[in-house]
Amino acid sequence: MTHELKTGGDRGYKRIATEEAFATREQIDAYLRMVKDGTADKGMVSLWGFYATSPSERATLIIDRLLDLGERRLADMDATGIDVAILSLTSPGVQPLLDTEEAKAMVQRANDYLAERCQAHPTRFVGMTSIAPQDPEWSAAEIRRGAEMGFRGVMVNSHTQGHYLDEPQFDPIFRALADTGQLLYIHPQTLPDSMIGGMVEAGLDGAIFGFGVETGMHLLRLITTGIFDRYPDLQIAVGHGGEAIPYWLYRINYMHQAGVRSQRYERLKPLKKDMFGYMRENVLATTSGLPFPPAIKLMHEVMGEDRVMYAMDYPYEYVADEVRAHDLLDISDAAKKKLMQTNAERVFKL
Ligand code: 1DF
Ligand code: MN
Repeated sequence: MTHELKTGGDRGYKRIATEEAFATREQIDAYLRMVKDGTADKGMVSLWGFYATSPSERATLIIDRLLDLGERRLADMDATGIDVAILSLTSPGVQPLLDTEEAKAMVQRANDYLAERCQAHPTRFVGMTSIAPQDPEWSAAEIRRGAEMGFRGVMVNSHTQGHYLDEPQFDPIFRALADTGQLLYIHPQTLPDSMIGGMVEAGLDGAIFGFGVETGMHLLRLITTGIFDRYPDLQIAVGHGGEAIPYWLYRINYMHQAGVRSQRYERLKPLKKDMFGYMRENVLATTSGLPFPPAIKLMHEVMGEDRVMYAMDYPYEYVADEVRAHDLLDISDAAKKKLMQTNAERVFKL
């Protein structure tokens, strides 16, 4: 251990963690019901079939911590020097629920509960609105309601039953984001049946690899179909080092331009900016799951110091030494303060 972790800014910055999960009991019960009655897809069986039933220490500790938005979580934040947690309903939210009315009622109750908890601890907790993209118009209204309740940002757990946000029926969600000036956070979820085959047979469908591949694809689908040309002020955050997009960006950009020029795909149309432009002006990446200096430095080089934010990914990754790894990064003090504190203050409007 190199140093003690304290809240309050003793190292010149506060730590704002931006991808911190909670759950409601009824949400986990709904997942369990779907796994048992056979309506869960392969991905839900793999992901929540594990967390909701496994007697392992990892699963039981995570469930207990997910369900706490009070003293236990605050004690864990204190113990790791986290000043502020930006909280969101854990993945995949209500997006896999087949009954849209049930999904909307459940996510509304989760938003109300989160709003109450944030009001109880206004200096420690900030909430993001969760939605049920199954009903885009309702979700747009919920985004506006969330903003009125004090939430800062909207969480979507990647695909909704195989559908992606670039599909035109989801436009009301982007209109509501634009009208309320809020950021969209696209978090991974378990893979749709169309992608999971070769991943799950090898044990690679989860956070180890499949999550990042699918979420990176989601972001690229939005960029390449012109979301930021239609909504130039829109900001989208993704976790896990930008879901590998910064690492691949040269190749993605080169091949995107080659594909557009040759008119290979109907959907790949010329865009106003190149891929670097969108990644540097419209996208934010967080360090959830990647407290890894080479990855953080790469993001700084590719996206800029204003575009990378700290995340712990509590409770899935609750590791004090990962906080220390951020504190000890070999970057300037100014860059570190942006990473740990001020970028989040800017984009979440804290
Ligand atoms: C896992 C990881 C699960 C993350 C998550 O939500 C999650 C995991 C169910 O390790 O199974 O949010 N994560 O963001 O890395
Ligand atoms: Mn996460």
